[in-house]
Amino acid sequence: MTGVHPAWLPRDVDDSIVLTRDPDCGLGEEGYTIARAGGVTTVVAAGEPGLMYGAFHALRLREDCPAATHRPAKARRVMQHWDNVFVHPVMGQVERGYSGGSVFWEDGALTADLDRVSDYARLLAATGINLVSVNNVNVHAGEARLLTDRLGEVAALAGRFRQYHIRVLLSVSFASPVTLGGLGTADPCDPAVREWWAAAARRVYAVIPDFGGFVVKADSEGQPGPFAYGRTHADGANALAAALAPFGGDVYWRAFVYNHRQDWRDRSTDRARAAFDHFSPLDGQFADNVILQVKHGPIDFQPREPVSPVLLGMAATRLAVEFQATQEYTGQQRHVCYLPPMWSAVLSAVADRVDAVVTVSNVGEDPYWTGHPLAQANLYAAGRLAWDPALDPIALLDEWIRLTFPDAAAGVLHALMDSSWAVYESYTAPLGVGFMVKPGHHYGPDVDGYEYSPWGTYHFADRDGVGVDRTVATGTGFCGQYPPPWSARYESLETCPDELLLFFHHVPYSHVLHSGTTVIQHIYDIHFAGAAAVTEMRRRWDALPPALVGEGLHARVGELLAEQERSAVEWRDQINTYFFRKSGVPDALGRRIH
Ligand code: GCW
Repeated sequence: MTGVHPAWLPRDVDDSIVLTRDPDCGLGEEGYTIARAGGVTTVVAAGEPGLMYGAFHALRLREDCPAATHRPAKARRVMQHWDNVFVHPVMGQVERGYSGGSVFWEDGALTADLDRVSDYARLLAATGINLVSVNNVNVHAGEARLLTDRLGEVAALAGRFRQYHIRVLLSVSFASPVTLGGLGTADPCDPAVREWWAAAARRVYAVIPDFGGFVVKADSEGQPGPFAYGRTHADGANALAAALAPFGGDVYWRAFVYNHRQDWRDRSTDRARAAFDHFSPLDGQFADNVILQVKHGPIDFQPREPVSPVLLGMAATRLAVEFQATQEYTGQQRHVCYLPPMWSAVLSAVADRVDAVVTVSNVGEDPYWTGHPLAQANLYAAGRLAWDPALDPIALLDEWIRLTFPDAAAGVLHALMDSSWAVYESYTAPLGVGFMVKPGHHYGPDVDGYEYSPWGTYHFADRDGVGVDRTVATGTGFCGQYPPPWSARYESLETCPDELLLFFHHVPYSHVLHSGTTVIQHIYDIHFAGAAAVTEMRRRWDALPPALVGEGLHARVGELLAEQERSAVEWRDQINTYFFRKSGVPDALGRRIH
């Protein structure tokens, strides 16, 4: 490394890495070439971001390799936080946060530890992330003020992120012109409202010239939105987009819009349909700097969902896919659950259609960053997949393991993690049915917890069968929201994949799966197998010499695996007992069902 020493330069870079700037190399701001020979790695890039990504890549390399060119597949690689500034009475400092408090906010104030923000920025930059939102999409009254009189705190965070070429996003409240501006309306077509947003954007760019834009959750779970004024979501998004456009900012407008006050007796309303029903009629109406941000599945980050039809259908709209690294429905960072195989399957269908990959962060003030030390792998791979959605998720796991642990521990870590998502799925809700969690906090089993609730997440189990009929022929018609070949594949019992059977169909317990076993027997088998797999994970971890991975980390993971085993047994027994009682069908293998 010659002469310069920018903030992003990894601490352990030495003369074995040569960074060279070539403005004419034609790789854009973020691309680079990298080659390694005789123990020296050479990085060439046009811009400082490219040199930075190349330097991080150099640290990942062990072997000599011929020159190769790397450019990000997506220009927008986003990490979003659900961090509150003020501790929320129900949701705490971080909504659905399982890693302690926020890295940004503490009890109503900006963190006093901005150096940790810099550390976090370096961590994210090393994975390839280049945009970060610093507050919850549920924007409460105090948090709304980050856009106005508390803007200086956002600027302070932006200053730390800028050192690592990461731009900051802010979640804003659609009602801001009223609640902050004192106007009588937030109608997006009202000229005074539009001018209010334009002035707000001008103030932001005056202090954060590289500001990335706004994230908006509107008309969703109680957040204000354009419906109150008889306007569409295109009207709403475009008003904010017009304010940001002169400065090059984007609006990340969330498609997570559904009726959360549904009557469970109403069988005609299907929450899975909601996003497509709301947004597909607006295809082509959004401004160029609006990115419609779509959860990867049609419901809500369940352990197994089909890809959202919005991501397959809105060809004239810029789209982002949203993943959830924070493990709200996948073990809450108490269970090992390596999620990239799920994300990668989604990306294989939608990567070409999206302009941005967004992940909800799993990071907090925890010393291991992510509560469960092994949940760091989800964070790492989220950034790497945003950079290159075609990367193999299991190769990424091995990359993370190699960078984090000594080689002697790699085999055990791989065995614990590579199929941990499938293991989690197997002892929780079966065959894609979802939402058998305890209401509110969403940890642990409660089969009927949401069955008679207003949230629209039902499984319809009775004495004869289980699952949601979403076919066009006899059900809610959700299958018809998919283009071919998906629509036909999901509509037909013959072609619907087993793992999504109960998402799309209501079937009798005697229905025979493609695997050859009945639904009821599969439920028993998979839950016994899932809990047993966790016992085996725990045994393997306990056999690992603590000194190899560090005593503290070994102890933390060991405690969490004990909890995972307890929880898996609880899931197994409640699910199996529930379905045994409903169906009256005994386990063919005569195992103990309570
Ligand atoms: O799954 C739900 C969560 C909410 C979250 C919401 C969303 C931030 O339970 O906590 O709110 O999704 O994605 O907006």
